[in-house]
Amino acid sequence: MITVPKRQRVMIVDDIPANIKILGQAIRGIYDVSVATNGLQALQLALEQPPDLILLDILMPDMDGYETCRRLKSDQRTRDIPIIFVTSKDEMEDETLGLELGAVDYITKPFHLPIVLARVKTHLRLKKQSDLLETLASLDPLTEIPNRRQFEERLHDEWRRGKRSGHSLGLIMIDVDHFKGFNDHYGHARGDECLKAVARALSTELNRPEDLVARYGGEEFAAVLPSTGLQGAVAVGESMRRAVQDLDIPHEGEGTFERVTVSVGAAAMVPDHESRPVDLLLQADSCLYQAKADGRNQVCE
Ligand code: GH3
Ligand code: MG
Ligand code: MG
Ligand code: MG
Repeated sequence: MITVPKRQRVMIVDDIPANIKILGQAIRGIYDVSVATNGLQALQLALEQPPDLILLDILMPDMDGYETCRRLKSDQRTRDIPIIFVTSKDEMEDETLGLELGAVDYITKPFHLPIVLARVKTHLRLKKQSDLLETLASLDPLTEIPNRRQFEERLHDEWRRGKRSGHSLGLIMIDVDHFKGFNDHYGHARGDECLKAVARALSTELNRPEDLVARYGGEEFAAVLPSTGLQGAVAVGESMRRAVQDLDIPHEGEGTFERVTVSVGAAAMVPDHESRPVDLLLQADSCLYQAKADGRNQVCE
């Protein structure tokens, strides 16, 4: 069952320690708290220990809260963290600007602590719901690894990144051999268990955090490997092929290797303006087709 774990975290950003203390004491019992005393520190901490909500002062030396908010909202990694301004700037224009910059709420100092807490709770509840939706929308419910939607998003992101960096992008397609026969012989429930085990085995073979393997559909999986050339993609494909074989799941059907195996197609491209991600997918897919035609349980490039 997919769940959203972890205790939620609130980051308090204020240049005056007394303000941090009051807010921190009230929040700490219920949520994890991190603190920053200036904008730059807040930006850095938001990456290192991503909070679920930021309480952001506006008047601070060097970088003010507005600019801090702008930067948080323009970075894809921090964009979705809700921000509540907590500030002594109480003009209508100040609040308008804060909300226009993307803050979810605006509280003026001196604040009434119970109101701050109530608003914090509301926004953290909403954040939890949106995190859960995000998780459900990007994971495959059976195997609990990324689904095709997340795979395609990542492929397009990495394609753009590869175009800028000039680094090769690797892609592998993996298909379970004779899986129709497995279902026919052992039943659909065992088939589902088998897919879960295969998904786990494939995931274990990825060593870098930027690599991603997903259930592409049915008994097909796909992996995107940034900064990886053909040789590297073949090597990962081979280790995945072996990992599935080593699961030693019996498969007595006709033409099988007496256990569950996969065929793998590996491809790599340096993304450019002439080609598209789908070209890389097609290339890997035709290699997979070749691996099937050549007898299965092998990697083709
Ligand atoms: P090949 O070696 O050529 O890939 O043969 P295959 O039998 O694996 O290929 P085919 O495309 O004919 O069959 C795929 C099978 O995968 C058919 C389908 O019932 C099964 N399948 C797809 N999704 C699931 C699933 O979620 N659970 C189970 N149990 N079976 C699934
Ligand atoms: Mg201040
Ligand atoms: Mg298939
Ligand atoms: Mg198959």
